[in-house]
Amino acid sequence: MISTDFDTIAAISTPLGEGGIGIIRISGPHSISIASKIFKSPKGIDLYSVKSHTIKYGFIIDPEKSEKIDEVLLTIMRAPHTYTKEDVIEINCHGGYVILNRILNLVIKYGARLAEPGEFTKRAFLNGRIDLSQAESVIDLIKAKTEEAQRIAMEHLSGKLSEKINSLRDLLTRVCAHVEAYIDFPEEEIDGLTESEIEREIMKINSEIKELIEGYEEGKIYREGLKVSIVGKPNVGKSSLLNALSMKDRAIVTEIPGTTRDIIEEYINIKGLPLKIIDTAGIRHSHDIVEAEGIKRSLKAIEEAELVLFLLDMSREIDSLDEEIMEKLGEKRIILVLNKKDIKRKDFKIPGKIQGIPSVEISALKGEGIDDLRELIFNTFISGRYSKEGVIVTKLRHKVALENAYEALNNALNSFKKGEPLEITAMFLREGLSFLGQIIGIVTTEDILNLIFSEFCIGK
Ligand SMILES: Nc1nc2c(ncn2[C@@H]2O[C@H](COP(=O)(O)OP(=O)(O)OP(=O)(O)O)[C@@H](O)[C@H]2O)c(=O)[nH]1
Ligand SMILES: [Mg+2]
Repeated sequence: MISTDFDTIAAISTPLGEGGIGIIRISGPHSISIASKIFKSPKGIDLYSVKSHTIKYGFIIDPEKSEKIDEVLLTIMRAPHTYTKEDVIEINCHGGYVILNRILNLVIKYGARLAEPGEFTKRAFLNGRIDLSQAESVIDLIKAKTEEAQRIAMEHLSGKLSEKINSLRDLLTRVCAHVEAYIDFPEEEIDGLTESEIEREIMKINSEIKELIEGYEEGKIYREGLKVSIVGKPNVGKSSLLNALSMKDRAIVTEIPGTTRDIIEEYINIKGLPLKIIDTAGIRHSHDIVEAEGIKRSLKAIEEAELVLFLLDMSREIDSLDEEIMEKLGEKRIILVLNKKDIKRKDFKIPGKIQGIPSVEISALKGEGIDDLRELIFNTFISGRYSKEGVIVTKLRHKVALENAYEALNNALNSFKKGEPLEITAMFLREGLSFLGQIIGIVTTEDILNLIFSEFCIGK
Protein backbone atom coordinates (compact mmCIF):
# COMPACT_ATOMS: atom_id res chain seq x y z
CA MET A 1 0.00 0.00 0.00
CA ILE A 2 1.28 3.41 -0.88
CA SER A 3 1.38 5.77 2.06
CA THR A 4 -0.69 8.92 1.85
CA ASP A 5 0.39 10.28 5.20
CA PHE A 6 2.07 13.39 3.90
CA ASP A 7 4.46 15.97 5.17
CA THR A 8 4.63 19.46 3.73
CA ILE A 9 6.64 20.00 0.57
CA ALA A 10 7.90 23.11 -1.18
CA ALA A 11 9.65 24.03 -4.40
CA ILE A 12 10.29 26.84 -6.81
CA SER A 13 7.68 26.21 -9.49
CA THR A 14 8.90 28.67 -12.09
CA PRO A 15 12.02 28.21 -14.21
CA LEU A 16 15.20 29.50 -12.65
CA GLY A 17 16.50 32.70 -14.14
CA GLU A 18 15.39 36.28 -14.15
CA GLY A 19 11.71 36.95 -14.64
CA GLY A 20 8.93 39.32 -13.74
CA ILE A 21 7.65 36.94 -11.11
CA GLY A 22 8.73 33.67 -9.58
CA ILE A 23 6.49 31.29 -7.69
CA ILE A 24 7.20 29.14 -4.67
CA ARG A 25 4.61 26.49 -4.07
CA ILE A 26 3.98 24.84 -0.72
CA SER A 27 1.64 21.89 -0.23
CA GLY A 28 0.69 19.86 2.81
CA PRO A 29 -0.84 20.16 6.26
CA HIS A 30 1.62 22.77 7.50
CA SER A 31 1.49 25.08 4.49
CA ILE A 32 -0.50 27.80 6.20
CA SER A 33 1.40 27.66 9.47
CA ILE A 34 4.73 27.91 7.65
CA ALA A 35 3.54 30.81 5.52
CA SER A 36 2.18 32.68 8.50
CA LYS A 37 5.61 32.58 10.15
CA ILE A 38 7.33 34.37 7.29
CA PHE A 39 4.57 36.51 5.76
CA LYS A 40 3.54 39.91 7.11
CA SER A 41 0.79 41.98 5.60
CA PRO A 42 0.63 45.72 6.25
CA LYS A 43 -2.87 45.23 7.61
CA GLY A 44 -1.77 42.49 9.99
CA ILE A 45 -3.91 39.83 8.31
CA ASP A 46 -4.01 36.46 10.03
CA LEU A 47 -3.58 33.78 7.34
CA TYR A 48 -5.49 31.22 9.38
CA SER A 49 -8.64 33.27 9.08
CA VAL A 50 -8.55 34.32 5.42
CA LYS A 51 -10.96 32.80 2.95
CA SER A 52 -9.74 30.01 0.70
CA HIS A 53 -8.65 30.90 -2.82
CA THR A 54 -7.80 34.48 -2.05
CA ILE A 55 -4.67 36.53 -2.68
CA LYS A 56 -3.02 38.70 -0.03
CA TYR A 57 -0.43 41.42 -0.43
CA GLY A 58 2.51 41.67 1.94
CA PHE A 59 6.16 40.91 2.59
CA ILE A 60 8.27 37.86 3.19
CA ILE A 61 10.31 38.52 6.32
CA ASP A 62 13.18 36.57 7.77
CA PRO A 63 11.83 36.41 11.34
CA GLU A 64 15.24 36.02 12.95
CA LYS A 65 16.72 39.11 11.37
CA SER A 66 13.42 40.99 10.93
CA GLU A 67 14.64 41.60 7.39
CA LYS A 68 12.22 42.18 4.51
CA ILE A 69 13.23 39.81 1.74
CA ASP A 70 10.64 40.66 -0.91
CA GLU A 71 7.29 42.22 -1.61
CA VAL A 72 4.92 39.44 -2.59
CA LEU A 73 1.41 38.26 -3.34
CA LEU A 74 0.41 35.19 -1.45
CA THR A 75 -2.30 32.82 -2.65
CA ILE A 76 -4.07 30.72 -0.03
CA MET A 77 -5.89 27.62 -1.24
CA ARG A 78 -7.32 25.29 1.32
CA ALA A 79 -7.88 21.58 0.84
CA PRO A 80 -9.55 19.89 -0.90
CA HIS A 81 -10.08 22.07 -3.96
CA THR A 82 -6.42 22.50 -4.84
CA TYR A 83 -3.89 21.00 -7.24
CA THR A 84 -2.82 18.40 -4.68
CA LYS A 85 -6.09 18.29 -2.66
CA GLU A 86 -3.99 19.55 0.26
CA ASP A 87 -3.58 23.05 1.69
CA VAL A 88 -1.55 24.94 -0.87
CA ILE A 89 0.21 28.27 -0.59
CA GLU A 90 1.78 29.99 -3.54
CA ILE A 91 4.14 32.87 -2.99
CA ASN A 92 4.39 35.15 -6.00
CA CYS A 93 7.62 37.03 -5.54
CA HIS A 94 10.01 38.77 -7.89
CA GLY A 95 11.62 36.32 -10.26
CA GLY A 96 15.22 36.51 -9.18
CA TYR A 97 17.51 33.62 -8.36
CA VAL A 98 18.58 34.93 -4.92
CA ILE A 99 15.08 35.99 -3.84
CA LEU A 100 13.51 32.68 -4.78
CA ASN A 101 16.19 30.67 -3.08
CA ARG A 102 16.15 32.74 0.09
CA ILE A 103 12.39 32.41 0.41
CA LEU A 104 12.52 28.69 -0.34
CA ASN A 105 15.19 28.25 2.33
CA LEU A 106 12.99 30.04 4.85
CA VAL A 107 10.02 27.85 3.97
CA ILE A 108 12.18 24.80 4.51
CA LYS A 109 13.64 26.15 7.73
CA TYR A 110 10.14 26.55 9.13
CA GLY A 111 9.06 23.02 8.43
CA ALA A 112 8.67 22.12 4.78
CA ARG A 113 10.75 19.61 2.88
CA LEU A 114 12.12 20.15 -0.62
CA ALA A 115 9.73 18.55 -3.11
CA GLU A 116 10.97 15.82 -5.40
CA PRO A 117 10.45 16.11 -9.16
CA GLY A 118 6.75 15.83 -9.95
CA GLU A 119 5.80 15.41 -6.31
CA PHE A 120 2.92 17.90 -6.40
CA THR A 121 1.38 16.01 -9.29
CA LYS A 122 2.12 12.71 -7.58
CA ARG A 123 0.11 13.91 -4.60
CA ALA A 124 -2.72 14.95 -6.90
CA PHE A 125 -2.74 11.32 -8.02
CA LEU A 126 -2.29 9.70 -4.61
CA ASN A 127 -4.98 11.92 -3.14
CA GLY A 128 -7.35 10.85 -5.89
CA ARG A 129 -7.84 14.09 -7.77
CA ILE A 130 -6.55 12.64 -11.02
CA ASP A 131 -5.64 9.14 -12.13
CA LEU A 132 -2.20 8.02 -13.21
CA SER A 133 -2.65 8.54 -16.95
CA GLN A 134 -3.89 12.06 -16.26
CA ALA A 135 -0.92 12.77 -14.03
CA GLU A 136 1.42 11.57 -16.76
CA SER A 137 -0.21 13.88 -19.28
CA VAL A 138 0.78 16.90 -17.20
CA ILE A 139 4.37 16.42 -18.25
CA ASP A 140 3.37 15.93 -21.87
CA LEU A 141 1.44 19.16 -21.70
CA ILE A 142 4.47 21.01 -20.38
CA LYS A 143 6.80 19.45 -22.90
CA ALA A 144 4.49 19.61 -25.93
CA LYS A 145 6.39 20.86 -28.96
CA THR A 146 3.42 21.51 -31.23
CA GLU A 147 -0.21 22.49 -30.79
CA GLU A 148 -1.32 19.02 -31.81
CA ALA A 149 0.85 17.42 -29.13
CA GLN A 150 -0.52 19.92 -26.63
CA ARG A 151 -4.10 19.15 -27.70
CA ILE A 152 -3.62 15.40 -27.21
CA ALA A 153 -1.96 15.94 -23.83
CA MET A 154 -4.80 18.20 -22.72
CA GLU A 155 -7.36 15.62 -23.78
CA HIS A 156 -5.56 13.02 -21.70
CA LEU A 157 -5.40 15.39 -18.76
CA SER A 158 -9.13 15.96 -19.11
CA GLY A 159 -9.59 12.22 -18.82
CA LYS A 160 -10.31 11.10 -22.37
CA LEU A 161 -7.92 8.15 -22.20
CA SER A 162 -9.06 7.35 -18.67
CA GLU A 163 -12.68 7.24 -19.80
CA LYS A 164 -11.81 4.85 -22.57
CA ILE A 165 -9.84 2.57 -20.25
CA ASN A 166 -12.58 2.69 -17.63
CA SER A 167 -15.23 1.79 -20.15
CA LEU A 168 -13.15 -1.18 -21.33
CA ARG A 169 -12.69 -2.24 -17.70
CA ASP A 170 -16.43 -1.99 -17.09
CA LEU A 171 -17.18 -4.21 -20.06
CA LEU A 172 -14.53 -6.67 -18.97
CA THR A 173 -15.72 -6.71 -15.36
CA ARG A 174 -19.18 -7.61 -16.60
CA VAL A 175 -17.90 -10.54 -18.66
CA CYS A 176 -15.78 -11.62 -15.74
CA ALA A 177 -18.77 -11.56 -13.41
CA HIS A 178 -20.74 -13.78 -15.76
CA VAL A 179 -17.94 -16.29 -16.07
CA GLU A 180 -17.49 -16.35 -12.31
CA ALA A 181 -21.20 -16.81 -11.80
CA TYR A 182 -20.98 -19.99 -13.85
CA ILE A 183 -18.14 -21.16 -11.63
CA ASP A 184 -20.09 -20.51 -8.46
CA PHE A 185 -23.40 -21.90 -9.63
CA PRO A 186 -22.55 -24.54 -12.15
CA GLU A 187 -25.83 -26.40 -12.07
CA GLU A 188 -28.26 -23.60 -11.71
CA GLU A 189 -29.89 -21.78 -14.51
CA ILE A 190 -28.22 -18.44 -14.60
CA ASP A 191 -29.79 -15.65 -16.52
CA GLY A 192 -26.44 -14.55 -17.91
CA LEU A 193 -24.55 -14.25 -21.12
CA THR A 194 -24.54 -17.33 -23.31
CA GLU A 195 -21.28 -18.95 -24.27
CA SER A 196 -21.21 -17.32 -27.65
CA GLU A 197 -22.07 -13.96 -26.12
CA ILE A 198 -19.14 -14.27 -23.74
CA GLU A 199 -16.83 -15.05 -26.65
CA ARG A 200 -18.18 -12.16 -28.64
CA GLU A 201 -17.78 -9.73 -25.74
CA ILE A 202 -14.16 -10.71 -25.16
CA MET A 203 -13.41 -10.35 -28.85
CA LYS A 204 -15.09 -6.98 -28.99
CA ILE A 205 -13.09 -5.64 -26.04
CA ASN A 206 -9.90 -7.01 -27.51
CA SER A 207 -10.47 -5.42 -30.88
CA GLU A 208 -10.81 -2.06 -29.17
CA ILE A 209 -7.60 -2.70 -27.24
CA LYS A 210 -5.90 -3.60 -30.50
CA GLU A 211 -7.01 -0.36 -32.09
CA LEU A 212 -5.46 1.58 -29.23
CA ILE A 213 -2.21 -0.34 -29.60
CA GLU A 214 -2.12 0.34 -33.32
CA GLY A 215 -2.57 4.06 -32.78
CA TYR A 216 0.47 4.20 -30.54
CA GLU A 217 3.08 4.58 -33.28
CA GLU A 218 1.35 7.75 -34.44
CA GLY A 219 0.65 9.00 -30.95
CA LYS A 220 4.26 8.61 -30.01
CA ILE A 221 5.35 10.74 -32.95
CA TYR A 222 3.12 13.60 -31.85
CA ARG A 223 4.55 13.37 -28.36
CA GLU A 224 8.20 12.73 -29.09
CA GLY A 225 8.64 14.04 -32.61
CA LEU A 226 10.70 12.55 -35.41
CA LYS A 227 14.34 12.80 -36.37
CA VAL A 228 14.76 13.48 -40.05
CA SER A 229 18.19 13.57 -41.72
CA ILE A 230 18.88 15.22 -45.03
CA VAL A 231 21.48 13.12 -46.80
CA GLY A 232 23.25 13.20 -50.13
CA LYS A 233 26.37 14.01 -52.03
CA PRO A 234 28.03 17.42 -51.70
CA ASN A 235 26.30 20.27 -53.51
CA VAL A 236 22.95 18.53 -54.17
CA GLY A 237 21.14 21.20 -52.14
CA LYS A 238 20.80 19.74 -48.64
CA SER A 239 21.38 22.99 -46.80
CA SER A 240 19.10 24.79 -49.24
CA LEU A 241 16.40 22.25 -48.38
CA LEU A 242 16.90 22.74 -44.64
CA ASN A 243 16.48 26.46 -45.15
CA ALA A 244 13.38 25.98 -47.31
CA LEU A 245 11.72 23.61 -44.82
CA SER A 246 12.47 25.77 -41.82
CA MET A 247 11.77 28.98 -43.72
CA LYS A 248 14.94 30.44 -42.24
CA ASP A 249 18.34 31.32 -43.54
CA ARG A 250 19.79 28.76 -41.17
CA ALA A 251 22.59 26.93 -42.99
CA ILE A 252 25.30 28.34 -45.22
CA VAL A 253 24.67 27.64 -48.87
CA THR A 254 27.38 28.04 -51.49
CA GLU A 255 28.15 26.55 -54.86
CA ILE A 256 31.31 24.98 -53.39
CA PRO A 257 30.89 21.28 -52.72
CA GLY A 258 31.74 20.49 -49.11
CA THR A 259 30.26 23.66 -47.61
CA THR A 260 28.56 22.03 -44.64
CA ARG A 261 31.03 20.48 -42.24
CA ASP A 262 29.01 20.03 -39.10
CA ILE A 263 25.57 18.78 -38.19
CA ILE A 264 22.94 21.53 -38.29
CA GLU A 265 19.61 21.01 -36.56
CA GLU A 266 16.34 22.86 -36.88
CA TYR A 267 12.90 22.15 -35.44
CA ILE A 268 9.91 22.38 -37.70
CA ASN A 269 6.24 21.53 -37.43
CA ILE A 270 4.28 19.80 -40.16
CA LYS A 271 0.56 19.82 -39.38
CA GLY A 272 1.31 19.28 -35.71
CA LEU A 273 4.12 16.76 -36.16
CA PRO A 274 7.23 18.02 -34.40
CA LEU A 275 10.25 17.27 -36.56
CA LYS A 276 13.92 17.71 -35.91
CA ILE A 277 15.56 18.25 -39.28
CA ILE A 278 19.25 17.53 -39.49
CA ASP A 279 21.39 18.88 -42.31
CA THR A 280 24.59 16.95 -42.77
CA ALA A 281 27.88 17.23 -44.56
CA GLY A 282 27.73 15.98 -48.13
CA ILE A 283 29.10 12.47 -48.29
CA ARG A 284 32.16 11.81 -50.46
CA HIS A 285 35.68 10.47 -50.09
CA SER A 286 37.64 13.31 -48.57
CA HIS A 287 41.20 13.73 -47.37
CA ASP A 288 40.36 16.94 -45.58
CA ILE A 289 40.39 16.13 -41.86
CA VAL A 290 37.56 18.49 -40.98
CA GLU A 291 35.36 17.38 -43.82
CA ALA A 292 36.07 13.71 -43.10
CA GLU A 293 34.93 14.20 -39.50
CA GLY A 294 31.77 15.91 -40.80
CA ILE A 295 31.10 12.94 -43.07
CA LYS A 296 31.53 10.57 -40.15
CA ARG A 297 28.84 12.54 -38.34
CA SER A 298 26.60 12.40 -41.40
CA LEU A 299 26.79 8.63 -41.37
CA LYS A 300 25.88 8.63 -37.68
CA ALA A 301 22.96 10.95 -38.40
CA ILE A 302 21.69 8.42 -40.92
CA GLU A 303 21.81 5.72 -38.29
CA GLU A 304 19.86 7.76 -35.79
CA ALA A 305 17.25 9.08 -38.19
CA GLU A 306 13.72 7.79 -38.32
CA LEU A 307 13.39 9.21 -41.79
CA VAL A 308 16.04 10.01 -44.37
CA LEU A 309 15.45 12.61 -47.04
CA PHE A 310 17.79 11.34 -49.71
CA LEU A 311 18.67 14.11 -52.10
CA LEU A 312 19.58 13.74 -55.74
CA ASP A 313 20.53 16.58 -58.05
CA MET A 314 18.47 16.34 -61.24
CA SER A 315 20.77 18.70 -63.10
CA ARG A 316 23.45 16.02 -63.12
CA GLU A 317 23.66 12.40 -63.94
CA ILE A 318 23.44 9.94 -61.09
CA ASP A 319 26.94 8.68 -60.39
CA SER A 320 28.62 5.98 -58.38
CA LEU A 321 28.85 8.23 -55.33
CA ASP A 322 25.05 8.66 -55.24
CA GLU A 323 24.76 4.90 -55.48
CA GLU A 324 27.29 4.35 -52.74
CA ILE A 325 25.32 6.60 -50.40
CA MET A 326 22.17 4.76 -51.34
CA GLU A 327 23.78 1.52 -50.20
CA LYS A 328 24.51 3.09 -46.83
CA LEU A 329 20.86 3.89 -46.22
CA GLY A 330 20.09 0.23 -45.75
CA GLU A 331 16.67 -0.44 -44.32
CA LYS A 332 15.92 3.15 -43.35
CA ARG A 333 12.65 4.76 -44.20
CA ILE A 334 13.50 6.99 -47.14
CA ILE A 335 11.90 9.73 -49.15
CA LEU A 336 13.68 10.41 -52.40
CA VAL A 337 13.96 14.14 -52.88
CA LEU A 338 14.78 15.09 -56.45
CA ASN A 339 16.18 18.59 -56.30
CA LYS A 340 16.98 21.32 -58.82
CA LYS A 341 13.80 20.75 -60.76
CA ASP A 342 14.30 24.20 -62.30
CA ILE A 343 17.43 23.04 -64.12
CA LYS A 344 16.53 19.37 -64.54
CA ARG A 345 18.32 17.44 -67.29
CA LYS A 346 15.95 16.22 -69.95
CA ASP A 347 17.35 12.70 -69.71
CA PHE A 348 17.31 12.51 -65.91
CA LYS A 349 16.17 9.10 -64.74
CA ILE A 350 15.76 7.58 -61.31
CA PRO A 351 18.07 4.56 -61.10
CA GLY A 352 16.24 1.24 -61.25
CA LYS A 353 17.35 0.21 -57.78
CA ILE A 354 15.43 2.94 -56.05
CA GLN A 355 12.40 3.13 -58.24
CA GLY A 356 9.34 2.62 -56.11
CA ILE A 357 10.63 4.63 -53.17
CA PRO A 358 8.25 7.52 -52.51
CA SER A 359 9.68 10.53 -54.26
CA VAL A 360 9.02 14.17 -54.92
CA GLU A 361 10.54 16.72 -57.29
CA ILE A 362 11.47 20.05 -55.78
CA SER A 363 13.50 23.15 -56.25
CA ALA A 364 14.96 24.09 -52.90
CA LEU A 365 16.27 27.27 -54.46
CA LYS A 366 12.90 28.43 -55.76
CA GLY A 367 10.82 26.91 -52.97
CA GLU A 368 8.90 24.73 -55.43
CA GLY A 369 7.50 21.37 -54.35
CA ILE A 370 8.29 22.00 -50.68
CA ASP A 371 4.64 21.73 -49.70
CA ASP A 372 4.38 18.42 -51.58
CA LEU A 373 7.40 17.20 -49.63
CA ARG A 374 5.81 18.27 -46.35
CA GLU A 375 2.64 16.42 -47.29
CA LEU A 376 4.62 13.30 -48.21
CA ILE A 377 6.52 13.34 -44.89
CA PHE A 378 3.26 13.70 -42.98
CA ASN A 379 1.52 10.92 -44.88
CA THR A 380 4.48 8.60 -44.43
CA PHE A 381 3.83 8.53 -40.71
CA ILE A 382 0.23 9.54 -40.20
CA SER A 383 -2.45 7.34 -41.69
CA GLY A 384 -5.41 9.50 -40.78
CA ARG A 385 -7.09 6.43 -39.30
CA TYR A 386 -6.82 7.74 -35.80
CA SER A 387 -9.05 10.71 -36.11
CA LYS A 388 -9.13 13.76 -33.94
CA GLU A 389 -12.20 12.40 -32.16
CA GLY A 390 -10.50 9.13 -31.27
CA VAL A 391 -8.38 8.35 -28.26
CA ILE A 392 -4.71 8.13 -29.08
CA VAL A 393 -2.12 6.36 -26.95
CA THR A 394 1.20 8.21 -26.77
CA LYS A 395 3.13 6.50 -24.01
CA LEU A 396 5.15 3.32 -24.18
CA ARG A 397 4.04 2.38 -20.66
CA HIS A 398 0.41 2.48 -21.75
CA LYS A 399 1.09 0.55 -24.92
CA VAL A 400 2.89 -2.21 -23.03
CA ALA A 401 0.01 -2.50 -20.56
CA LEU A 402 -2.45 -2.69 -23.47
CA GLU A 403 -0.40 -5.40 -25.15
CA ASN A 404 -0.34 -7.41 -21.95
CA ALA A 405 -4.09 -6.98 -21.55
CA TYR A 406 -4.58 -8.05 -25.15
CA GLU A 407 -2.59 -11.20 -24.60
CA ALA A 408 -4.41 -12.01 -21.39
CA LEU A 409 -7.79 -11.68 -23.10
CA ASN A 410 -6.59 -13.82 -25.98
CA ASN A 411 -5.58 -16.49 -23.50
CA ALA A 412 -8.96 -16.18 -21.82
CA LEU A 413 -10.72 -16.62 -25.12
CA ASN A 414 -8.66 -19.65 -26.16
CA SER A 415 -9.11 -21.32 -22.83
CA PHE A 416 -12.84 -20.67 -22.92
CA LYS A 417 -13.20 -22.03 -26.44
CA LYS A 418 -11.24 -25.16 -25.55
CA GLY A 419 -13.65 -25.82 -22.72
CA GLU A 420 -10.98 -25.70 -20.05
CA PRO A 421 -12.16 -25.13 -16.48
CA LEU A 422 -13.81 -21.72 -16.24
CA GLU A 423 -11.47 -20.78 -13.41
CA ILE A 424 -8.72 -20.43 -15.99
CA THR A 425 -10.78 -18.15 -18.20
CA ALA A 426 -11.67 -16.07 -15.17
CA MET A 427 -8.05 -15.87 -14.12
CA PHE A 428 -6.98 -14.53 -17.51
CA LEU A 429 -9.84 -12.05 -17.55
CA ARG A 430 -8.79 -10.78 -14.12
CA GLU A 431 -5.26 -10.49 -15.42
CA GLY A 432 -6.51 -8.38 -18.32
CA LEU A 433 -8.39 -6.16 -15.89
CA SER A 434 -5.30 -5.69 -13.85
CA PHE A 435 -3.18 -4.70 -16.88
CA LEU A 436 -5.77 -2.14 -17.91
CA GLY A 437 -5.78 -0.91 -14.33
CA GLN A 438 -2.06 -0.21 -14.55
CA ILE A 439 -2.69 2.51 -17.10
CA ILE A 440 -4.88 4.55 -14.84
CA GLY A 441 -2.97 3.58 -11.70
CA ILE A 442 -5.52 1.33 -10.00
CA VAL A 443 -2.77 -1.23 -9.93
CA THR A 444 0.64 0.26 -9.26
CA THR A 445 3.75 0.13 -7.15
CA GLU A 446 6.00 2.69 -5.55
CA ASP A 447 8.71 1.82 -8.09
CA ILE A 448 6.48 2.52 -11.05
CA LEU A 449 5.38 5.81 -9.54
CA ASN A 450 8.94 6.88 -8.85
CA LEU A 451 9.89 6.10 -12.40
CA ILE A 452 6.99 8.07 -13.82
CA PHE A 453 7.38 11.14 -11.69
CA SER A 454 11.15 11.32 -11.95
CA GLU A 455 10.58 12.54 -15.52
CA PHE A 456 8.94 15.67 -14.15
CA CYS A 457 10.53 18.95 -13.32
CA ILE A 458 10.84 20.05 -9.71
CA GLY A 459 7.96 22.21 -8.63
CA LYS A 460 5.27 20.48 -10.73
N1 LIG B 1 19.20 25.85 -59.65
C1 LIG B 1 19.13 25.37 -58.44
N2 LIG B 1 20.20 25.46 -57.61
C2 LIG B 1 20.08 24.95 -56.37
C3 LIG B 1 18.90 24.35 -55.89
N3 LIG B 1 19.12 23.95 -54.61
C4 LIG B 1 20.37 24.30 -54.31
N4 LIG B 1 20.97 24.89 -55.34
C5 LIG B 1 22.33 25.41 -55.42
O1 LIG B 1 23.25 24.35 -55.27
C6 LIG B 1 24.41 24.79 -54.57
C7 LIG B 1 24.66 23.91 -53.37
O2 LIG B 1 23.60 24.06 -52.43
P1 LIG B 1 23.73 23.65 -50.91
O3 LIG B 1 22.39 23.78 -50.31
O4 LIG B 1 24.85 24.37 -50.28
O5 LIG B 1 24.12 22.12 -51.10
P2 LIG B 1 24.55 21.07 -49.99
O6 LIG B 1 24.01 19.75 -50.43
O7 LIG B 1 24.19 21.55 -48.64
O8 LIG B 1 26.12 21.04 -50.16
P3 LIG B 1 27.26 20.62 -49.12
O9 LIG B 1 27.00 21.32 -47.84
O10 LIG B 1 28.48 21.04 -49.80
O11 LIG B 1 27.18 19.13 -48.99
C8 LIG B 1 24.16 26.24 -54.20
O12 LIG B 1 24.78 27.04 -55.17
C9 LIG B 1 22.65 26.36 -54.30
O13 LIG B 1 22.20 27.66 -54.58
C10 LIG B 1 17.79 24.28 -56.80
O14 LIG B 1 16.72 23.80 -56.47
N5 LIG B 1 17.97 24.79 -58.03
MG1 LIG C 1 25.30 21.99 -47.00
